[in-house]
Amino acid sequence: MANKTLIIGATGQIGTELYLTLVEKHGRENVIASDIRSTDNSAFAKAKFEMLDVLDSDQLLKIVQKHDIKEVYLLAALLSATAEKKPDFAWKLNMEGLFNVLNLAKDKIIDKIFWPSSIAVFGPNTPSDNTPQETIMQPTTVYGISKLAGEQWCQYYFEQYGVDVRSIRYPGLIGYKSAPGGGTTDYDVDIFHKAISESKYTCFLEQDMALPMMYMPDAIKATIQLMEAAKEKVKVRNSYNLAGISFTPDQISTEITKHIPEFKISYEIDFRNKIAKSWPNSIDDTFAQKDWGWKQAYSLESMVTDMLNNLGK
Ligand code: AKB
Repeated sequence: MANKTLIIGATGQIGTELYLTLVEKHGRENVIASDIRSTDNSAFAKAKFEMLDVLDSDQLLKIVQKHDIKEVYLLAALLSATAEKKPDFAWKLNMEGLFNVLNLAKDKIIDKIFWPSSIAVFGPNTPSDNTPQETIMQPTTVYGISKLAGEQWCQYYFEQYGVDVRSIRYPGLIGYKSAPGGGTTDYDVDIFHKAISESKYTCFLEQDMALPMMYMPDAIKATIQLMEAAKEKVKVRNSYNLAGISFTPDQISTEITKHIPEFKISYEIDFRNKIAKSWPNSIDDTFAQKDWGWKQAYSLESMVTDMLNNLGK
């Protein structure tokens, strides 16, 4: 029988797609979706759904016990752009939420945790091309600081208490089933919607701002592959680099133009450009490849074609 799984922050960009995939794999009765508010997204129409504020540790424990949960995917967090506007709350949510879940595993109530980190753990002093797994970090955003601290706490809980917590440093994520919210890389989803509805898009990043991004099917595949890997294969216990696809706004707009020739991009730079500038251009994910056999499927071309096909439907 499959382990019972709880997704916290299930209605967000990653949570929605992860929920659908886990339900397909393990059955609806084994996957509990939770979020701080309810949703009218049809993906959750038949879901076992719990309202949960991850900062409420009593409520979290009740839900975990009620459903006999053994695995938790903790996806509730403030992303980079929102965190700059609400630094106190971002720190509270991103850190206390993590502690509440880590402590459940420390107390042997749950067995396994997935917690997402981000390319935001890197900073302006990090080598920005092909950024290695282990390198200078020094993030300059509230979100990046919280993710780097979180990574270190995951490693600490693994080493001190044997907590089986696994993590990926996600690049910006691109998908058609759910929308991102509050991130710096959100343009990479908005651009498709605007290309289809208006044939134009105004981008808040510079045209040559290269960032690592990843198509959602690859991100979900990596997440589940890491969670299913044998324990001894998971050698990195802070968080794994994943490369994704590196491109600039100019490059993705050229790719979209191949499908929508009238598409035009223009630029109005805002504060998110500075955040993006502090992040790597591209990532080295050799550790993920070697440790648990990671191999990504999508290129810029195949991702753009698939996104437009699905959004156009
Ligand atoms: C953001 O832009 O804040 C996120 C991330 C890269 O972690 N998408």
